[in-house]
Amino acid sequence: MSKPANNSPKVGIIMGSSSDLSVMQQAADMLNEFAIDSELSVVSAHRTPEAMMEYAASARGRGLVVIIAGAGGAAHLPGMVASVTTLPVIGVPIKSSNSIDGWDSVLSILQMPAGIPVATVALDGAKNAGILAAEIIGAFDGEVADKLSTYKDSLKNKVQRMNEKL
Ligand code: RP5
Repeated sequence: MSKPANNSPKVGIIMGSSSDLSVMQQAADMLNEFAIDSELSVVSAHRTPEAMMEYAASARGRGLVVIIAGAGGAAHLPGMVASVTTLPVIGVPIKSSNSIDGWDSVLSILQMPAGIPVATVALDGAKNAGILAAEIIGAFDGEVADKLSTYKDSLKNKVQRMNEKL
């Protein structure tokens, strides 16, 4: 599966299976909120290793600046992709049907050996992966940084409303 890209996607969102989509879509939705173009594809480390290598090797040349990679079980996708690109890779551990409570995925993505980092978010934490990708882009893009500020203000306001209701 590969969803047609927007005009010039800045963030590549990949997942090991379409069964990961309900989680990974949350990253795309978050990026949409910040008006950052992304593309969604299924790329599997163990089922389509050549396609994975091609995706990672061509990512920078195609204009991507961050890759978000999600997978469940013994999740090799984020680390393998990180090993063949200089782009920052954000890993999303997924509590999939083949998972031992998500721990297998968390540890496979989090515990990358020194030299090949993967910025790992919480189990099923694709929303945070989207925000983190926006923050990486926002470090160099004032408009995105402003949108992130507005988003963080909205979180503050939410807590204020909670207190008003107490
Ligand atoms: C992983 O195995 C995928 O990322 C998914 O989380 C899990 C199950 O895949 P399916 O059997 O649903 O295709 O490779």
